[in-house]
Amino acid sequence: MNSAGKHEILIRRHEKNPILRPEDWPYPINSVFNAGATLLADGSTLLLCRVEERSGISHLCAARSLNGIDGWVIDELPTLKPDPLNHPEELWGIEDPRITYVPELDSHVIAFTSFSRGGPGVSLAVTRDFRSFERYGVIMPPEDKDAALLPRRVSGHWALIHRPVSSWQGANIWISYSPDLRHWGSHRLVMRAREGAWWDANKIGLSPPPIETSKGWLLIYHGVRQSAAGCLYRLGLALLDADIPERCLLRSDSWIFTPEEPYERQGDVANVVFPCGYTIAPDGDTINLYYGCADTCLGLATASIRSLLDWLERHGSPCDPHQH
Ligand code: BMA
Repeated sequence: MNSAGKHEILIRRHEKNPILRPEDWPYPINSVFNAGATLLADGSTLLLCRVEERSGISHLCAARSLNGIDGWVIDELPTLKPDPLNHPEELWGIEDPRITYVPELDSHVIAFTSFSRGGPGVSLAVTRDFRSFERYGVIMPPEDKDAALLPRRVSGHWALIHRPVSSWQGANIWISYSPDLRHWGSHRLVMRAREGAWWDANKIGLSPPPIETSKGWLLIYHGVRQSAAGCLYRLGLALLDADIPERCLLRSDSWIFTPEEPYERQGDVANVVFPCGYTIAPDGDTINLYYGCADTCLGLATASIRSLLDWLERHGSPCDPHQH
């Protein structure tokens, strides 16, 4: 709280929100939301949007903009479509991409949800240009989602944050390691959903890919509050050790971003703010957070990495070492 008794505003909505809506699309769709984001070599912004067709099935579609705010040039046709013949795990669509640029591979690695009779799982695809993609197929079997790759190896291995669900344990954040992006092991629980009345009780998940900072990996994660009125998706912060990312150092007790605006409060799924991507401005500190609003349209909000870390250090709690 500041002296006026108001909460600090850490994440600020852009005045042009929502920045992309279904009616902006060059072909008929139901909704556009939950976009992965990256900066291209020329400094322009690419969003890989989840587009839900009027069938209910989702595909991914690229939108490009010079300033990351407006003037979006949207692919005329779906950019990455489900391919159930070769990838049966994509039968009911592909959703919620998280993009990680990996300097070692000079490629973008996209972790997305593939949805089929088995439930939602995590799939991987690699691209250099967002026109052709190499699919790696399912890397985490259902039920699992909310995954992103870290941009560099940790102790020689690739690391993936993800959110498996079990009837025993609930929906918690895990990390797994791989020598080749195809074979995954050394699975570790990173953060558990809290219990009871907490904003992040029972179900949490990674939102955009982790942000590498001098203090460690900064995680923006979502917590889902279930009530008689339905679900409420909010965002909080956590910090993971730079060299041992399964070690959670700090975690926010309160949420920092919650649905407030009409386009976040009302839509196909009410009361959802759901970022899957960010870009970092040339100052190295401002993040542009792209987030799905009520599973209907896309919003943009900005934050300062330094302020997020500073707030977490003042308001976070050490992660409970006995939580496992
Ligand atoms: C989550 C994900 C998101 C979606 C959210 C709210 O489980 O499936 O794609 O935005 O639910 O419906």
